[in-house]
Amino acid sequence: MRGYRLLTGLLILPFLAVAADTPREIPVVAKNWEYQPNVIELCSGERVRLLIETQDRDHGFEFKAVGVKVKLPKGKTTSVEFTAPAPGTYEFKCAFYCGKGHKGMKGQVVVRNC
Ligand SMILES: [Cu+2]
Repeated sequence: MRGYRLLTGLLILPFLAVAADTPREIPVVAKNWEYQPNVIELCSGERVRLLIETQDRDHGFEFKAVGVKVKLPKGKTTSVEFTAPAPGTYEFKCAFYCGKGHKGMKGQVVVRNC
């Protein structure tokens, strides 16, 4: 019985490790000229995968705190993965000119210890 328990534990452990490493997926919509949501709250050190959907035209997503800068092609969902940085409030913005509201197309990442 004891050996059985040990074996079960050994079999389950790798799955727990994988689960802890799986990024939290957060859907985001980018459109003229805003992000929804435009405030993204994260826990410092957590793995995150933003799934950013763009319908109206090409946009971009730049989050300098983690070195991310990507194009968001129209009609697609772009996956952006990173580890949440140290606690603080950071800006993200559109990095590719997309029309008259481009300069105001930005949002915040608020990172906490949790
Ligand atoms: Cu833009």
